Amino acid sequence: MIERTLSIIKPDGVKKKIIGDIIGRFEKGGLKVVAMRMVHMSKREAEGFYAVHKDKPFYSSLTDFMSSGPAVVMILEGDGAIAKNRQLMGATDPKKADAGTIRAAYGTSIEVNTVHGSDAPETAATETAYFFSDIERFTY
Ligand code: IDP
Ligand code: MG
Repeated sequence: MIERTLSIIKPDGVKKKIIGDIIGRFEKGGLKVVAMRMVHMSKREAEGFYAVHKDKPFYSSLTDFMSSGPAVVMILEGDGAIAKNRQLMGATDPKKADAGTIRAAYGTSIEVNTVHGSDAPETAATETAYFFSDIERFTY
């Protein structure tokens, strides 16, 4: 089934200058970029994005990190895009991520782990709408 999912290249990925490599992995993996923008989230915007984690001990540190510099937000589209993106990303903790995944290659820690990907159809819908309106999403 053709799905759409939200991807973020987090501030550590932008600083490492691996935007091109990460997007290349998505494109080679069968995911199409149908919306894309660079954004430097405010603390409040990062808190809104990660509201589901507001009771976790790492919420404050995570939202500091996510608002620490520019990030790249994208909508990826493709067959089974949600799971495919998660597969290309690897496990949350880079130490546990499969070899060949983005987080295994570039992640620094369980928090500073280079990429975000929606985890289900419902979160994909709310997360893509958090950053993009309908006219910012393209067909090609
Ligand atoms: P996910 O990004 O693989 O879906 P989530 O559990 O949804 O992982 O957590 C969201 C983000 O919060 C992670 O990508 C990571 O940046 C951060 N995070 C998750 N667990 C921890 C932790 O135990 N300590 C610090 N940061 C964490
Ligand atoms: Mg998650």
